Amino acid sequence: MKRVLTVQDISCLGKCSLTIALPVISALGAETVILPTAVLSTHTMFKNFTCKDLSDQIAPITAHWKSEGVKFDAIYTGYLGTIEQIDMIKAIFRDFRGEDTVIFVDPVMADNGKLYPAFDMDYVKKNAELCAGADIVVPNITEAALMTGMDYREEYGVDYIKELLRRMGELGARVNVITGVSLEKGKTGVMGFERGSGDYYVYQNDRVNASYHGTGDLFSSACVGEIMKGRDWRDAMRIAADYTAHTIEVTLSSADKPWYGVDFEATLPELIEMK
Ligand code: PXL
Repeated sequence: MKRVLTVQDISCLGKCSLTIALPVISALGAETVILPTAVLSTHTMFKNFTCKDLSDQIAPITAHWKSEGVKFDAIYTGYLGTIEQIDMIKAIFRDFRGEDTVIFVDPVMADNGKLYPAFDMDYVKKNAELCAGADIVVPNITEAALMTGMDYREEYGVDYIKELLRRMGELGARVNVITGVSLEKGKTGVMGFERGSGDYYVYQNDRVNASYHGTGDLFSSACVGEIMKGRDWRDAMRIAADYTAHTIEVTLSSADKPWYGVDFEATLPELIEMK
């Protein structure tokens, strides 16, 4: 069985980060090992959330794993807290990377042209370093613009996204994918670039007019799970994009929809069957 390590916070209530990655990757058939970087009472869209940083646990936990000779088929990082944590994670990449390990980085730090409140430009630089050491990176447009020093645009064409991807490629990852890319009215999806071959890949599905917390984590977790099933990154992105859009639709049509996250629990059986 494939073994995935996912490193991100655990928001006890809120359906994001580890509370999505663990069930989704497990449901897709891989053993999911977690390294919680912080424990929050809820995600940061709630008011008055509590947060306990767990940075001091990273070294002892990973030292124990090292003594057990553990290796991972994939290491997937999502929302992290601090620059120091990113340095620790770079060490994890070095220590637990086998020849075929897929390092998947979702540099969660910004959206809609703005950094999330906890972060600054030093954090952006550090995330660019983390991306440089990855095989696959999946920033949104804001994150890619911040890491490459390009302007963030709300209105754009395919050439702007290609330039963002090319510059992301210069940071160093083999596969660069930008999420939340809308190349036609009423559509949204992803555009990817493989550095070695120079190939671009575009996938667009119908835009669902709602934005929910945790959908980026749902997309990334589904991608990682599909890649562990042996799928090519393009197929993994397509399935993950369809699954995320479908889950938003199902959530919108549910009578008791939660405002803080999507009902991925209802759609997981479909994800398992998607091809
Ligand atoms: O979904 C990304 C995410 C994960 N974890 C926490 C967050 C967010 C997004 O804001 O606040 C704590």
